[in-house]
Amino acid sequence: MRPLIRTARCWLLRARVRAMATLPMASPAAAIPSSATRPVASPSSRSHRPLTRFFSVAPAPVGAKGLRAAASAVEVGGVKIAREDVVKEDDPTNNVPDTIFAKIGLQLHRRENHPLGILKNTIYDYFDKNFTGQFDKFDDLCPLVSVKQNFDDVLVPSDHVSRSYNDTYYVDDQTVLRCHTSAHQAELLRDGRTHFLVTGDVYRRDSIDSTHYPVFHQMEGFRVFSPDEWSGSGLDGTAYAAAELKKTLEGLARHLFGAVEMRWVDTYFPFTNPSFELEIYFQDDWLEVLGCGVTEQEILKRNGRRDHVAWAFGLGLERLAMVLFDIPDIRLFWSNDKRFTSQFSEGKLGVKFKPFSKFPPCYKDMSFWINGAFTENNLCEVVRGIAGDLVEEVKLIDNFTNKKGMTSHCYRIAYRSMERSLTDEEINNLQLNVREAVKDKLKVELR
Ligand code: FA5
Ligand code: MG
Repeated sequence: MRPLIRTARCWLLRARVRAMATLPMASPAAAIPSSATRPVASPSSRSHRPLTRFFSVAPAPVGAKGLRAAASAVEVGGVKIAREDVVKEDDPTNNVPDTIFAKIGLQLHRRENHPLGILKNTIYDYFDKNFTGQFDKFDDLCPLVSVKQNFDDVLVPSDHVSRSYNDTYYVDDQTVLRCHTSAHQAELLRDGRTHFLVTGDVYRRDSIDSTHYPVFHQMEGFRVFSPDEWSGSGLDGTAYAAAELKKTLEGLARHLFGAVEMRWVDTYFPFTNPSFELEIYFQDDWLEVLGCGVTEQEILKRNGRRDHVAWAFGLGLERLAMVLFDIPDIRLFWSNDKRFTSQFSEGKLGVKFKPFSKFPPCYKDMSFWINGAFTENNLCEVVRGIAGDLVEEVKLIDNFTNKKGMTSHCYRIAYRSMERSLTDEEINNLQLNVREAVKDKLKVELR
């Protein structure tokens, strides 16, 4: 299991900040008003200084199907996004590769027959049943947001690690691909919303394994309470909101899973206090499925809800869907293979996925002397740029420093297709290209 501590990095460093109301001015997208205040149709209708610049643009990944033609544009929530709006090879403040641009606008969570769409709608059902008509739902908000929305508005300190170019995809120094759906909290509060659910694709530079992917989906929940709601409870506002939050999420877990082993873990987020994570027992391990807590007063005060309290949560849809549908690898969610897509249909939560192929992984090791700028996230991005979704895991297996003070890392790369067997020749070629790219882009010395 990954140590819990690892996830703390998500919310435990650096960017210039400029105040910005909604969408970034630098992007053509900014010309179009934010769709933030337009809820999706009701679910009942179901229609419902940069650390370093490491490399510019990755080559098209081998085997990554459906890479969009470089020049085309997509539309999200009424905002047109063209490749040149997000991939800027000559801009040192941009670190978005083509493999990431290719995912924008796919919106897996809006496909009714996709595990993520089925899960989203089942969560909507829970809120509709228990809080009739109270929660406004948004699932089409533009993932291009300002640094202010993504970080400042939710009190992320200026030196917080999540702000680094190593962790977040920057379109320019004031615009990011949102790394969490919490980026929309402040805007929706200012719009007068008190109960809302925001579902969307989020983007993070991260390591590679079966439960981490650089694009995944989150659902944000937010509920504001006014003083008259807790005054008779004998509790203070914070304790009342925390109790309501746990009750709501435990109810949601039961609605989704029936009986499942779960536990609460205390944690830290800049925007909530107290803060918790919910973990579910899966594949012989505890899997973190959501973060939540009682919203910091400062956020409510700044956005028109002084003297109120609120709870908020952000759940990882893939993580929950992996448990519910028995999906063993997070890459499968992106598969267009009929043998995957045909197994799921609207309204059918928890149908167990039947693996259609069991090809063994193929392991290749590579060792190199690292330099001061080396990070594992950069390595993973280079590997993903070459091998696309054929890379299953990148794992540090050896690490030592010699007498001259040079540090060597040995990484084991697991290659595996979910859909077909790979030939030796194909894997050897991939590994050769990976080695070249790692040497060129990360300026490390191969051993
Ligand atoms: C957040 O993103 C907070 N914004 C959540 C939150 C919202 C807390 C509101 C409090 C109030 P975190 O970085 O832990 O927290 O991510 C939330 C969930 O997203 C995780 O529990 C996990 O289920 C999922 N997740 C995180 N990283 C990945 C990844 N690389 N791939 C897939 N799922 C991920
Ligand atoms: Mg977390």
